[in-house]
Amino acid sequence: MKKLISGTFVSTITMLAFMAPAYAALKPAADTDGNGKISLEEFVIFNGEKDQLQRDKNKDGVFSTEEWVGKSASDYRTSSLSRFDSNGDGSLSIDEVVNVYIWAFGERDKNKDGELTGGEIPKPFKK
Ligand SMILES: [Ca+2]
Ligand SMILES: [Ca+2]
Ligand SMILES: [Ca+2]
Repeated sequence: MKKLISGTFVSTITMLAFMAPAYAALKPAADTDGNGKISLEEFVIFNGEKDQLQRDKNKDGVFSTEEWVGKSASDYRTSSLSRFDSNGDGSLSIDEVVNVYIWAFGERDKNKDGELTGGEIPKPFKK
């Protein structure tokens, strides 16, 4: 039986595994280990890099109210600022913003299995 499993067969199976929709649907920069799920670590790093690039205009590593909330003024942004600005200076430092991501991850992880899968995964993480 073992003789029937050729190298071609094995490589076809490997290829199919990589082509599965769940794997293909996520950005490699977001799902860094390529397992089709978003771990807390992947969530924090991807959001941190994205927000720093897009929002930290003066590149000082801190998000001012204007940088964090911006013109969108979404509930997520305004409530996260008031909730996680622990020293009350009106801006979010790196430490403070990491707490925002940890909280947001918990909110998104509906089945509380410690990973984001399927509909739990936010749009920017998808291709
Ligand atoms: Ca992953
Ligand atoms: Ca602060
Ligand atoms: Ca989950």
